[in-house]
Amino acid sequence: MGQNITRKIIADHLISGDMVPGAEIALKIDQTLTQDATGTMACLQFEAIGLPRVKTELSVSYVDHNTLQMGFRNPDDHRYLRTMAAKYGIVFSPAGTGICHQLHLENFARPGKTLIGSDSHTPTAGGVGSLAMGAGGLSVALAMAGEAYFISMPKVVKVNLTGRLKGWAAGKDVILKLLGMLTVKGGVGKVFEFAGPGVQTLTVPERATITNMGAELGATTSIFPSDEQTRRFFACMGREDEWVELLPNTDAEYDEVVEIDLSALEPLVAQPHMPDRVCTVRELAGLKVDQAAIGSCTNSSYADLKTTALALNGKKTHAETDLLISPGSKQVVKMLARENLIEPMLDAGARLLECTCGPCIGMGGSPTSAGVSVRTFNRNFEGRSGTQDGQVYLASAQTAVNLALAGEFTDPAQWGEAPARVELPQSAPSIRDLFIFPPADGADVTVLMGPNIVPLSKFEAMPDSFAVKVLLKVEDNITTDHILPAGAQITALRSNIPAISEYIFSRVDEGFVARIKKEGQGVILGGENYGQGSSREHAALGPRHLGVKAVIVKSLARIHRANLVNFGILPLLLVNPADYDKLAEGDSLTILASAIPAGQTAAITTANGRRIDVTNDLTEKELEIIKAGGLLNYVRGQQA
Ligand code: MIC
Ligand code: SF4
Repeated sequence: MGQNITRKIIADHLISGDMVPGAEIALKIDQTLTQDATGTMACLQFEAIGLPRVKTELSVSYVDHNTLQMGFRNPDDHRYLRTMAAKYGIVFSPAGTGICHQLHLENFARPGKTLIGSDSHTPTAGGVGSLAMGAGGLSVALAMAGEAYFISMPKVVKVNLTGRLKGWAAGKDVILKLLGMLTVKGGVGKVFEFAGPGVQTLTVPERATITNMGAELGATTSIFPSDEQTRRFFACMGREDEWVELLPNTDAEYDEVVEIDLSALEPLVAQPHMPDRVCTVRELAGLKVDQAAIGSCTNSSYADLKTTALALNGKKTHAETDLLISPGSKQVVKMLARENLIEPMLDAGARLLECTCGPCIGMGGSPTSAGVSVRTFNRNFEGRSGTQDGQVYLASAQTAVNLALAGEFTDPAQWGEAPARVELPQSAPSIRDLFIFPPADGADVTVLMGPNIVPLSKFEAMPDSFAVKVLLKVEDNITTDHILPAGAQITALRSNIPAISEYIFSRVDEGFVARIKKEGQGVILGGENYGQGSSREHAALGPRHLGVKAVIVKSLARIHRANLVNFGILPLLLVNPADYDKLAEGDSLTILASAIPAGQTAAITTANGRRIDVTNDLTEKELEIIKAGGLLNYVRGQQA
């Protein structure tokens, strides 16, 4: 059978397991990336493993999320990350150099390699043919220690691209189209592999936008072949020697096929508050736009910002619309500066921000009350912008800049003739010497830790049986932003679990933390796709710290499921979705953990003797991990 590229890379890295969709497989990981919001925990976990040096081909530690550095907490964490990187052989990217995924794409990602990152948008590197996946911090720490990464073998979906983008349609519209078709849970257990004649018409920045936001489908990852476009990108980045061709066999087989005609796409937008609430820009004509923000790991490339600058040239943004621009990297800024493309942005009235995540994670740039913000980002979950009733729409840079000029949604037919799509220059100024490469031997380096870093407390093993109450009932598509909100104030506490736990579910139900503290333990009842969104393991660690023993849901998002296992929370799936309606907050349940078989159905009982059938998709080993109280306990037990 002809191989697709996903299966080729998996076969090359397979340590154990059968490549049958749904079966557990273990993969060798070549590269890792971490960022500062999840990385401090991941690095502490790596240190706890006790190795003198990372065992990957390359590990990079980026500082890009918590760069507001209000008070000592984040600067202290960043100093820890810098010294820790030097000691253990990790490349360090200081604050302001750029956003992890943009930097990794430009400087380190390689076709055919495996990469895991403690950030859900790690699949950005799939734009150059890496098999790149988001993971919890502990999984990344283990990969840095040379351990395998376990996933369930994905189905491979061929996204057959035909035609070519026309007019104002952009790479972003390809992924918005897919989200509209498949929804935020349409990709669970799948890799989206782009193929067909349309592929060669898309540049690497456009491809990276698509693979980046494939995370919003709930997919394991997304990937493009490595072809002539990819070679040109590597040449521009000054690393053509790292390029290799990676194509599917001509008779490659796939588990599923989705068709997209690029020629038929028009500018699209995702409406509040879900990335799959997609409609055309045209349909919203007349809606006032209070803010536009261009940047984030989705659309902050040279191509996106050159498009922006050319559209702004000689014009002014609407007087009642703020335009914020965050470049993806200092390389992008240097490329723009070289072509005098910064001036048109400044003269148009745009605000040029640092090369960081910024407004995407609520680090400044929040919209006005109920304000409409059009963002080139990947997530528009309620409250994520920092304004609880902010109305965030997701769109391409082309759309955002045109709406910033008009001050309202307009029909793209009124935007004039679309300019030619931006091509990459032959070469770009390098920023390679801004990375801090580790010394050959880090033995003498002292790792510096500030008071914000509180070591993880030890979790108890799971009791054989426990009586608990349902302490919170939530609906479908609960995101990790619902479980643990982002924003400057809360994200500053990522290396202090007791402190950050005070905010668990704070935006969903202010009383939750007090309730669980009073009860000592409890369970969460949820709907479909529970835990979608980010990779932050704090959304499992915090609940675990507070005493959450199990989540009982209709279905789970991939990375959050892994984080629950890693920190010893039982992820149980309702066999009869109708039981969701029968259970209420405050109901008492008895769970016989010792009688829950891996991958099979078991019953839990309510106080009035009613039986609720639950199942799980856990392997024997995962169940052992949970019963041990989490992966750290399990590994300690194995060592003993
Ligand atoms: C996000 O976009 O939600 C984040 C912030 O980058 C997260 C990581 C985190 O919470 O630190 C992600 O995508 O995994
Ligand atoms: Fe940063 Fe936003 Fe990308 Fe997350 S989605 S890595 S917060 S830019």
